Amino acid sequence: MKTRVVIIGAGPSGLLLGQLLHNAGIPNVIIERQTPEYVLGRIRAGILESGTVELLRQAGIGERIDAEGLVHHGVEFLFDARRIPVALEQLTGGKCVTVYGQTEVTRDLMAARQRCGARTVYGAGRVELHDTKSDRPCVTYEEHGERCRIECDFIAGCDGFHGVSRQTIPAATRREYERLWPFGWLGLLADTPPVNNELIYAHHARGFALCSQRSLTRSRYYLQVPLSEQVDMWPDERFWQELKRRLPSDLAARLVTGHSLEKSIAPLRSYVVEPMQYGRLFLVGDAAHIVPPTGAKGLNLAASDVNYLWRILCAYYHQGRSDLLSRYSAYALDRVWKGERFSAFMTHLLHDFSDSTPFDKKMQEADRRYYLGSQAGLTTIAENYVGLPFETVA
Ligand code: FAS
Ligand code: PHB
Repeated sequence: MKTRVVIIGAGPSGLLLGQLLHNAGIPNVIIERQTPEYVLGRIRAGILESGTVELLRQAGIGERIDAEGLVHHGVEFLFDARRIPVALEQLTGGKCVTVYGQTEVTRDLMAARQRCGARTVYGAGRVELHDTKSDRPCVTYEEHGERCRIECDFIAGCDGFHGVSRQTIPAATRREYERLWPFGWLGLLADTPPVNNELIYAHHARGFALCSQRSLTRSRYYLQVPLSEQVDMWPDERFWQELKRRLPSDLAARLVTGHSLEKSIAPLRSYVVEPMQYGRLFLVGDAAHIVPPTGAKGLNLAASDVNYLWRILCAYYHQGRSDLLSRYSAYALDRVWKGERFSAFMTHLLHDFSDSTPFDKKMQEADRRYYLGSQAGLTTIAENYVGLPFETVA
């Protein structure tokens, strides 16, 4: 079999890239190792930057987002029992974020791909990438026990942090940057009305808490927990009691609790690999970088990479611009590192660090008072939260 682009992974990165390329008349095949149900069962991100929403509209799936997504014009921070609104729209000249779960983004992209008839191989085994430094790379995989091969012009590694693509780049060529954070996030999803109309990022001496949402009837909450915690140590009742202890009494009083639809602990990691390309292999999304979810950047940085790769491949096929191919990594990494910076900044600002010295704690307290108490501080938080502009590919 032959195609123009083989995409490894049918998560949000792979599906979004596949749809944009298909719409641009560039044939592509997606190879996914899990089933569609498994991919949809992963509960992850919930906040879309304005640039991400625009890209999803370009992919042709803006209708449900525009109908069901919740546009948020602000976000709240809470520390020392003070609630600080951050007026995103006012501080950024009109930009907002949209609450629309990653699961729904993935569902919409899957439906769009099914409608257009582009090929996705689910349940693929032993996926291997070959000859990525040549001008005819190929991918082999197993389907129903049969070994298959697809020749292509380019391979997009959209296979997440534990995928095969990044490992295809020789270790001597890869430069890896990593920070493991000394705590995790215990997340709970419930069919209960959100405790507040805006998201609340709360610093508390007992640990960070985040009040988020998926709709007006479905809430998403997170608690900072030690890495030693296991999810079965947290029955729903214990979760709700701890969340109430990290919120002011008026919010705790109006918190509607309920049965958890999903509950899991995610470790927090910052990670980037450079370069994000190797010959005709391009790494996209979590295959190349991971952020702590404090800045709501993971899914949005994946969309950022897709934006650049899509535009570069369109310029190659439609205008013969082969010069742009070698610039993908530089375009993508500039915005990735700014997303890493903001995610680390937010994590430092709001979490309790057990190994902090008294001086560290004073620095953290001063940071919160400065960034959340000055126009300059609020503006920098707002412009990073709604998403920095994309660089023009030219
Ligand atoms: P994904 O990991 O989503 O998708 C990769 C796909 O490749 C998967 O379907 C996988 O099955 C497939 N694959 C892997 N290896 C393969 C192989 N060898 N062959 C074929 N296919 C293969 N981001 C936020 O912004 N906010 C959040 O709150 C948030 N919470 C998160 C919680 C958790 C537990 C995790 C793990 C991540 C979270 N993220 C969050 C980040 C997350 O949303 C990612 O940024 C997003 O899923 C990135 O999408 P992809 O790059 O498509 O990677
Ligand atoms: C979520 O709703 O899952 C969410 C929102 C904001 C974050 C992280 C996760 O910073």
